[in-house]
Amino acid sequence: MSYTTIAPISGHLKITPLNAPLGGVVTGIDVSQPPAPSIILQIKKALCEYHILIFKQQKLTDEQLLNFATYFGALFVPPDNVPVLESASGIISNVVIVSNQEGGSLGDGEVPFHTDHIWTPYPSSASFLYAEEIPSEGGDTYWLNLNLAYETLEEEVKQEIANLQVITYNPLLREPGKPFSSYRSNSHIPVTHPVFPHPLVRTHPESGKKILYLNHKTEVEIVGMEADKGANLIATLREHLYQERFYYRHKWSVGDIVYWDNQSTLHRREAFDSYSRRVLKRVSLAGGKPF
Ligand SMILES: O=C(O)CCC(=O)C(=O)O
Ligand SMILES: [Fe+2]
Repeated sequence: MSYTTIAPISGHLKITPLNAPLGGVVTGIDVSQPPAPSIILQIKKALCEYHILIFKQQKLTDEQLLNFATYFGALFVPPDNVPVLESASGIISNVVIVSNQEGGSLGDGEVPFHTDHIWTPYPSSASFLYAEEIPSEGGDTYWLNLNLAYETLEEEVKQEIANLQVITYNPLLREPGKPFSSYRSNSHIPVTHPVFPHPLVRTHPESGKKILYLNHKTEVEIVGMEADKGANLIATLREHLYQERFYYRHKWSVGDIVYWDNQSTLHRREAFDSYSRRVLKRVSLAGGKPF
């Protein structure tokens, strides 16, 4: 039996910060090849600092995307009884097709600011999204810096929210026909599926930075707080969150990979013309219990 060894690529990696509240562009790397250990460590460090990293002009098979992603962690696998976006097709694939074409998820509509899998017990730590086909207009993706959103809160708000726990209800388990709600006020009705409260202010497991851990629209409930008070507080925090000074808007090119920290950012996708094709591939990494 013979083995071929592929020498890791050590090249000249360069990370250039974006002129934005988060993000860095990584050049000098061909992601389809195994990177040298020093490169992997540089990328990990940079993600911690910039929250999202953009790799340009890459060309990858699904297998190469998975290979690259898993240098940074194990794959995210949701519990059997907690559906996530990709469960809808009935097949949980490690490479999720985010597309308006057959077999894809999320269609062509707007996707409001969210962090993936927040309603699961161990939300994913990070994701990679690779652009294969992109419309000429629309479908930009925005990433928002949740550490900055936290740091810019008034001191008294920081104190008020310091120890609160929030349940984010699974949007995939909504009762059919139930009107959209951004706050659950009918807490006297028992919930029939498992829920997983997380700290409203979480601590980043590597950098130690504080994060305002809250989706923009998904139905939530603050544990142990009276409904009106909770709804008002969440509405105020959401108004604060959604500010241009906190986010970066990414205009996709074919071959881009965006690697984002799913613990410290939200992302939002613009709608696009249903007649154009948009095909991206996503790989998500496992995360720990938020603290
Ligand atoms: O379509 C996009 O740009 C982002 C979709 C999304 O939210 C995701 O893949 O998690
Ligand atoms: Fe997402």
